Amino acid sequence: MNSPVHEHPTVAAHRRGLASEKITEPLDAAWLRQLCLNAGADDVGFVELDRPALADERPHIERAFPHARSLISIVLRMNRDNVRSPARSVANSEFHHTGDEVNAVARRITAELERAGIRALNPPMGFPMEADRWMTERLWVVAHKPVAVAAGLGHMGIHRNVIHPRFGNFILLGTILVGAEISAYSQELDYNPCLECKLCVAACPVGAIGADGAFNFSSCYTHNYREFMGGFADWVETVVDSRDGKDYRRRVKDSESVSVWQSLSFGANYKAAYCMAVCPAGENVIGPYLASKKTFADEIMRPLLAKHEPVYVIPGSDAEAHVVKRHPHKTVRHVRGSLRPRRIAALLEGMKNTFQRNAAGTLDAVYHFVFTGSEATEATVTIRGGKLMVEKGLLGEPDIKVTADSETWLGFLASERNLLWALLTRRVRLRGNPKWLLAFKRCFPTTTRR
Ligand code: B12
Ligand code: SF4
Repeated sequence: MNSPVHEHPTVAAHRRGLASEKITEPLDAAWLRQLCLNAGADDVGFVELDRPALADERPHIERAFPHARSLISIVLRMNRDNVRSPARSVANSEFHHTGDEVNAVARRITAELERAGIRALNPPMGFPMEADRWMTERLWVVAHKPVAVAAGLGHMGIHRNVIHPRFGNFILLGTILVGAEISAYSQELDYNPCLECKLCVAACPVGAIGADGAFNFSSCYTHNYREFMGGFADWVETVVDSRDGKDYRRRVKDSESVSVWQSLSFGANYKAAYCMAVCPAGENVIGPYLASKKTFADEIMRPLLAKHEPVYVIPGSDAEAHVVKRHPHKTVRHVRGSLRPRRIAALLEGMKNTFQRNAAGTLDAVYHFVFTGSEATEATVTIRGGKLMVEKGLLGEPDIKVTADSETWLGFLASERNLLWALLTRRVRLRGNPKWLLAFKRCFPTTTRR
């Protein structure tokens, strides 16, 4: 009954097992590569955890799996014509199935490693994410793109997707965190497969991809992710705000209710992945584009551009202006912005994601923010030449200085607190002409009531 634990049959069996199963480190790269391909990966690369290119990623990896010493990056191919189809059901089915396969393959590799006595962990390829971190820090455990780039599996194109040298951008990515060293690591590809043709710039319905490589996060997120996290919250608020069924139908079309139901029951649907669909890069993909750029554009891009469809935008956003100007046959649908920061740190970090450079126009102004209360912080925000710069501390001479209680300011941005009330109760104080604040708000359109 009271025998010491080392005499327990489990312990004895464990020790015998350790002696016979011990796999030698570093893991042999050729053996590991074959293991990954056998598990279903279409390509694979290895990166050491302390690779300088992954310095930003390392704290996130160590937080998730402190044993990690190296990373396996895997890619799985998608069927191109499915991704290119203007029928959303076809493209979404392809995304979901390949995504599920990435998870299954990564899990299989993890299982094989565990059976060989090596600790490993495979974070999801996309969803689920760490929802409790919403608008306080990033939701995803590992950013697969920088790992894939470091592992030599491609480079990000103008559209920010990783383009594989052979398969093009028709791939989804996975990462396995491994608690062992590997005998040989991969190196970055010495060229970018992106051709800089800018078809992705032309194809995106909300103009999220700038010809200069800028990416408008909130434009893509608001439309393409309409039936994911933020869009779902907006839909719920619309239901709650509606007086009755008739009023709800005035705000939400029957086809949109069906679409939400499909997303909830079968998996959230992307509204567009047109940047990916039209990309001709990659050795296996480029043929038809080289044969005739015009035929390629007519066959692949025109049907996406010509499609009559709802496009979800925040009023006053660059996306709205883009749809009206470039795709007048598509239907503009106004929605609330849902990227409501709940911490000042997230507000300052997230400004780059909600900044609308076209709405900013020629605005040239320096803002000082002094946040008091729960998150005392000072920051300088400069908007100049359609660019945004956020710096710590109070730098230079401001056009306006805003001193605000942190909670009150975050509540004001979320349309939960009234600015006039905050000014009267001195929870927010301004020094300078309030016109600068109005100009500032135009650059960050977020909320509307329907
Ligand atoms: C966040 C995210 C998004 C965001 C931002 C996209 C982006 N450019 O990063 C949104 C919602 C817009 C998005 C859209 C899509 N995505 Co996505 N997405 C991710 C995710 C979870 C992390 C991306 C990442 O690493 N970003 C960091 C760096 C490398 O990218 P970045 O451009 O410098 O960073 C931007 C954003 O991340 C954002 N950001 C950074 N920190 C924070 C913090 C907060 C709180 C917020 C809100 C935003 C934010 O701001 C940056 C500037 O725009 C990954 C899955 C994963 N776990 O890695 C998939 C992933 C990148 N997505 C993928 C795909 C397929 C798509 C879509 C095609 C989906 C679709 N079917 O329509 C579109 C394509 C849009 C595009 N052209 O980029 C694939 C890409 C595959 C490939 N070949 O590269 C990935 C790798 C998923 C996977 N496992 O394969 N996605
Ligand atoms: S569509 Fe053209 S510009 Fe855009 S990522 Fe692909 S190759 Fe690069």
